[in-house]
Amino acid sequence: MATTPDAASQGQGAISALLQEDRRYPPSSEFTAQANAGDAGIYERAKADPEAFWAEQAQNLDWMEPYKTVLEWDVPWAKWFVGGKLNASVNCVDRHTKTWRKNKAAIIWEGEPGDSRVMTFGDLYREVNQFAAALQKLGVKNGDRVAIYMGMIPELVVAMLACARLGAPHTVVFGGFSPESLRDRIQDCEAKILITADGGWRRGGKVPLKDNADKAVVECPTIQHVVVVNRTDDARHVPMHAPRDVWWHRLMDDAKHAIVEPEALDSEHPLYILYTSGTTGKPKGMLHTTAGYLCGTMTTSKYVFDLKDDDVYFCTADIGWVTGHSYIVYGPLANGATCVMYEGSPDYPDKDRFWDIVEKYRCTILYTAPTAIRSFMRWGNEFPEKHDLSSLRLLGSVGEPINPEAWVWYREHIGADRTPVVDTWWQTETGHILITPLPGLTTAKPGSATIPFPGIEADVVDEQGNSVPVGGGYLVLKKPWPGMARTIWGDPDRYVNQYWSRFEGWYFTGDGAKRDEDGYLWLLGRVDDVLNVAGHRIGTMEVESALVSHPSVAEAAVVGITHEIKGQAIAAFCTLRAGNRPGDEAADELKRHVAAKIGPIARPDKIFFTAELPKTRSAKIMRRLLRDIGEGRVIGDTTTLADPTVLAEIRSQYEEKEG
Ligand code: 7RM
Repeated sequence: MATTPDAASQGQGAISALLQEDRRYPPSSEFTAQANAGDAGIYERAKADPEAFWAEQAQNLDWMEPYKTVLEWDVPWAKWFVGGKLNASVNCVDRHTKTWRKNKAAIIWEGEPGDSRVMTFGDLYREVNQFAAALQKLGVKNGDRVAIYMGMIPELVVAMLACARLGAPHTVVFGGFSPESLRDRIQDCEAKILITADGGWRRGGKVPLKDNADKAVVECPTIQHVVVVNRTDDARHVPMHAPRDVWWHRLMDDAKHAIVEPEALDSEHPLYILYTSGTTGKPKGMLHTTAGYLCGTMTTSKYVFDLKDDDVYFCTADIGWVTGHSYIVYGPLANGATCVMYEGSPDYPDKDRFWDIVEKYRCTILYTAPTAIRSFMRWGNEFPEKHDLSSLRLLGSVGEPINPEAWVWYREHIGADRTPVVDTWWQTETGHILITPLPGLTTAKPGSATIPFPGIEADVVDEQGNSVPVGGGYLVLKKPWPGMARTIWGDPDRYVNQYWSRFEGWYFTGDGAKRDEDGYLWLLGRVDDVLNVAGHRIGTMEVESALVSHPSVAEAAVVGITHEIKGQAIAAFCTLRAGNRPGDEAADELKRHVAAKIGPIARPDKIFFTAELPKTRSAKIMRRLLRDIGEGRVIGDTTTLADPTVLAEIRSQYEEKEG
C-alpha cells in the first residue's frame, strides 16, 4: 500500500493510544423502534448491487433530464448519475408546491428572543424566487460563488436555495467565525457576493456580523456586493457603504412576484463548497455536487430518521456546519419534511430552551450532539422533567463518539426509555450519514454507531491495509457513495493526498475504529491532527498558526485533551520570545488572540508556557507527551512546567518508556 510520509508518521501508535482509553461498555441493548422504517430487505438488496440501490433511490429526485450512467468511477474521481440534469431548489421546494404540501410547514423557526415564524413550502417558493431574482440583478450567474455569513434565520435557507436555483455554488461560513476566517474562505473561493445580517442573537447579545463582514471584505477584491438582512434592528447603527452594500428587504421588495426559471444543471454541477479543518493551517474547501449529494442526503434522511409527513423534525446543528447543510436544508426539504430551526443558544434564557421548543411544536425527532447531551446531564434531570416530551419518537446523535452513559441518559430521560437512538457517523467530506442504525431494523448498542448504511462499504484495517475482523484500526471506505465530496476546491492534489493515498483505492477517513464480534463499529476519534471540540472540527495547525502570529510567541504546539462536556478541549504549549513573561495574564491574552483570529470556538482551554517544546530527534513535536501533560497524567502544574529541566526530565522518562 502506498503511504504518504505525512500519513505514515501518524502511525499505528495513534490507534493503540485510542484503544487504551478506558471505555467500559454496558451490555448491548436490544432496543428496537416502535415505528419501523419498514424495508426489511434493504441491507441485502443494497449489498447485492449498491449501484442499483442508489439508482433506485435516485428515482425519488425530480429530473429535468434523465441520467445515462449511474456511476463513473476512476479512483478517486467519482461521477454519479452522469448525463442527468436537475436543480436542487426544484427538488427541495418547487415540486412540493405542486402537491398538498404547498401549504405544509417547511420551516418552523424560533428566534432566540422568542419571536417565531412558520414558512410553508409555498412561502419558501416565493422567497427563493424573489431572492434568486435579486441575486441575478446583482450580477450572479451560473458558476459564480456566493459567500453566506449569517446566523440561524430563515433567510439563510432562502439564500442557499436561491444560489442553488441559479447554479451559483454557495459557501456558508459559520457565524461564529472571525473576520479573518471569513476573509480566508472568501479569498479561497473568490466569491462575488457576500450575504450577511446586521447581527445575530446569541445568549441575549448581538453577534456583530456586519462589522465582521466589513473587516473581512476590505481584503476581498472579488466581492462586488454585500447583502444585509436586518435581523437585530440595528439598521441605524450599521454603516452601509453604497453602492457595495444593499439591504435584503429592499432587494426583496424590488423583486416582488418574481419567478426565476431554475437552471437545468448537470448532475455533477457544484452545489456548494464547505470549509473544514484538516491537518494543515489552511481549511479545505470540500466541494459537493448536485445529484449524488441530493440523493444521498434525501435517502439517509428518509431511512435514518424514518421521516414521515406528520413529523416535526428538530435538528439543533448550525447551518454553518455540514450537519445543518445536509440535515436541516437539503435532505429533509427534499423529502418535503417539516424542520424546526432555532436561532440561539440551548441555555438562553434558561436551561429549558430545547425542551420548551420540543413541547411547543410537539417535535417528534430530535437530532443533536453528544456535547449538548452531556451538558443536559450536567444541568440536571429537573429541566427535561418539567416538560411534556412525549411527542418525541426518535433521537439522533452526531458529531463525535457518544459515551454509553450519555447515550443511555439520552434515551431514558429524553426518550422516556421508549425511543430508538440513532448514533450517526459521517463527515463533511462524506456529505451524508454512512454508519448508523436504522430504526426498527438495527439493534442498537449504546456507544456504537453500529453498521454501515445500505450501499456503503466500510472496513477497519491495520497499517498495511489488512482488514481487522475484530479489533482496532483505521476506518476506511472501500466503495464510492453518491454524496462524497468530489475534490478540494482549487486543490485536487491535496484531495488525492489527504484521502486517497494512505490506502490505494480506498477513502481514508482519519478516524480510528474498533470492530466487535458482532461486526459493530465503535468510533474511537481522530488519528490525525484534527481536534473535535464540542462536535466542531478544528485543526491543531490552525490554532498553532494563530498562536505564533502573536508577537510574544516563539513556538506553539496544540493538542486535544479530554473534556467532560466538549469531548475534547484545546491545550496549547507556548514558548515565549525573550522579554515576555509567562503567567495568567499572558495566557488570557493568547486565548483572546486565538478567539479573535479564528473564532471563539478555537479559544484554548489551557495554555502552558514551556522553555522549549518536547521534540523527537527528527524535530517532530511529541504530541502524545503533551497530551499526557495537558490531561495531568504526567504533570499538570504550569509553574513546574515552565522549568526546562523538569520538562527535560519528563522527556527522558518518556523516551525511556518508548525505547
Ligand atoms: C457530521 C460531522 C467529522 C468527524 C469524524 C469523526 C467525528 C462525527 C460521529 C463522529 C463518532 C459519530 N462532520 N464524528 N460523527 N465520531 N461517532 N457519530 O460531524 O466533518 O464536522 O466532523 O467527527 O471524528 O471524522 S465533521
